[in-house]
Amino acid sequence: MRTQVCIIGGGPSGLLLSQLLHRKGIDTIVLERKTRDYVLGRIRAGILEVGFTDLMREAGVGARMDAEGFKHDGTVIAYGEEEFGVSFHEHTGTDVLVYGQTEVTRDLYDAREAEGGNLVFNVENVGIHDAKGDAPYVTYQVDGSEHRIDCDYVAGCDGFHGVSRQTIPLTVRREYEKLYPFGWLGVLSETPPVHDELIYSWSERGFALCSMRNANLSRYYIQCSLSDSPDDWSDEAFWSELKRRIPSRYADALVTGPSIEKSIAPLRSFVTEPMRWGRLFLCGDAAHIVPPTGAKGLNTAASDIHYLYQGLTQFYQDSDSAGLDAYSEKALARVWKAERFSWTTTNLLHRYPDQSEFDLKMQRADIEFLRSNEAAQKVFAENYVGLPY
Ligand code: RFL
Ligand code: PHB
Repeated sequence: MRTQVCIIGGGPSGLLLSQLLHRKGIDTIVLERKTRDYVLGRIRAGILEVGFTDLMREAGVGARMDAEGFKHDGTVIAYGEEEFGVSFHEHTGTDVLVYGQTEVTRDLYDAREAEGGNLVFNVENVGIHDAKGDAPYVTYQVDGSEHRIDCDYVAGCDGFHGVSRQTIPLTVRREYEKLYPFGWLGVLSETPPVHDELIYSWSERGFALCSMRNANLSRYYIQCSLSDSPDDWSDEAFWSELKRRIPSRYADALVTGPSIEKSIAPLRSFVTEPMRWGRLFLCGDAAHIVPPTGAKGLNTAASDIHYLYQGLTQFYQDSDSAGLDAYSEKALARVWKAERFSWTTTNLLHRYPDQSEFDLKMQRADIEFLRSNEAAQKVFAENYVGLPY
């Protein structure tokens, strides 16, 4: 088989790139290790930046998102019984959209399938070959049979555990990583959200986040120990711990119910450089990870896709490789700023096992500075709604 761009990974990055390129007449094949249902079963991001929603519209898949997504023009930050709001609209003139990654991915799958997109599921042993040469190719197996795709370019959109990043030799690749000494236990429940805005809550007992998907679907998280497993947490134990970590007026109003999903994600900051090696381009979680505080992961994947989409379009339409040549540098410049915001927001709101009394005072001063200082709120809002592409 032959295609112009072979995309490894059928998560949101790979699907969005495939759909955008298709609309420019550029041919792609998407190789996904799992099934469509498995990918749609992963509950992840909920907050979309304007840059992301613009790309979805450009890809021709914005209709359901625009009809069903909820605009959020601010967020609540709580600490103990105290709380304050940060207005995105007032500080940036823009807002974010609450629309789950599951729905984004479903819309992209539906569009690719309706438009005859070539998606291959259940692929095994993907190998990327000759990425440094002029004629790269990708090999893989399905049900034990061998396949080969010849292509012009390979897009590595296969997430943190994929093969694409590993294809770049260690002599070229440089990795930067920070592991945090805690995780997030997340619960999805068919209950009305406790508040109409998200609540990011610092507490003595650890961080909590109240988020949502729609009027009757809530998403809540609590900071947990890395040694915990979801089975250690009954629904009752989760709700009772969440209530202890948010101001009592929200705890009293919280509607609880059975969890329909419960999972733990460890928190990590990670960047690999460069994001291009010959004809292989890394995008999204394949190249970088942020802790979820600040909702930057999927949104940073989207900015990579924007730069790569622009570069590939310029190459195929004008035979100009300037955009592709600038890809790694441009993508990384924005990635590091998202890393910085996610790291500072994580540090601001979580309890660390080794925090001294002095550290706690500093954290409190940081939160109170954000509460009382317009400029600090503007900086927070600008980062939260997304820095320009
Ligand atoms: P994905 O979603 O991991 O998709 C990669 C796909 O590649 C497949 N794959 C392979 N396919 C073929 N061959 C191989 N060898 C392969 N290896 C892997 C995988 O099966 C998968 O389908 O990466 P992608 O597309 O780059 O998308 C990134 C986002 O999923 C991620 O950044 C976000 O979910 C992060 N994130 C959030 N981001 C936000 O912008 N806003 C949020 O509110 C937000 N909340 C979150 C999050 C991530 C979370 N977890 C669980 C880590 C909340 C949580 C709890
Ligand atoms: C979510 O709704 O899953 C969510 C929202 C905001 C975050 C992280 C996750 O910062």
